[in-house]
Amino acid sequence: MKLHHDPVSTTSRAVLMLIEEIGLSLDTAIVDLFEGEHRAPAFAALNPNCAVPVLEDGDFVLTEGSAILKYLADASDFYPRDPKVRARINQLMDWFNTGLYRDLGYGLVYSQTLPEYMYEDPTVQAATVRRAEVRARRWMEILDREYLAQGPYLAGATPNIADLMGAVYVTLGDWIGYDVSPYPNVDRWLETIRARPSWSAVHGPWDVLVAAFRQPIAA
Ligand SMILES: N[C@@H](CCC(=O)N[C@@H](CS)C(=O)NCC(=O)O)C(=O)O
Repeated sequence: MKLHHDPVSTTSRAVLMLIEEIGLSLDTAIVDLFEGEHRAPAFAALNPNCAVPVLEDGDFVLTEGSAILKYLADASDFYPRDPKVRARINQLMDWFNTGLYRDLGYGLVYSQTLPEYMYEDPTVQAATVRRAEVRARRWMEILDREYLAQGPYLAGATPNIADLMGAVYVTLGDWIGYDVSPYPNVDRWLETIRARPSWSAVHGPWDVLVAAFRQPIAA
């Protein structure tokens, strides 16, 4: 098996964490997003969406981080076989992808960090950020008050693939200094997941990117 990824990519980092957690041995290939390698014809032939991660298992090609997590975790404790537990994990992963990530990730973070998500008109840009802030707050409140109220993890006493994916999505906010302290259950949950060896094994390149972005530009 081979995983195509970029070590700083959000959707890749959750998969890389799972690989660490369950000790999977597979080949990896880096697709450097900042160098535009995801738009190269050979990679576009593999994934017409031109995005990472992509998993190759023989001639089976799988895209979408959420689907890859489920495929790789199938026989592990990170994706328990009990149908109701699995359904809960699926629910949470869909919720992260279609709710929280849309507003916190695309709306709030990418609109302030990635040029292709920014608006030239300052009024439009400010309105976009403001609306995303309000919408992200709502998702964060639900995560804090409903999904993490029981803790320590999202669906049981041990972490699962929704925890890995969700924690990576929420901490995307670090890129813009997003404050999670108003959400104590989220804060505690992130602290627990960040303390796992899989987190430090994967997050070196991401930490460098965040530190560089947050560095004041020299005059
Ligand atoms: N829906 C896809 C999104 C994948 C995605 O957008 N990956 C980003 C990196 S986090 C990417 O490759 N972006 C390149 C681009 O959109 O140009 C998934 O969940 O895997």
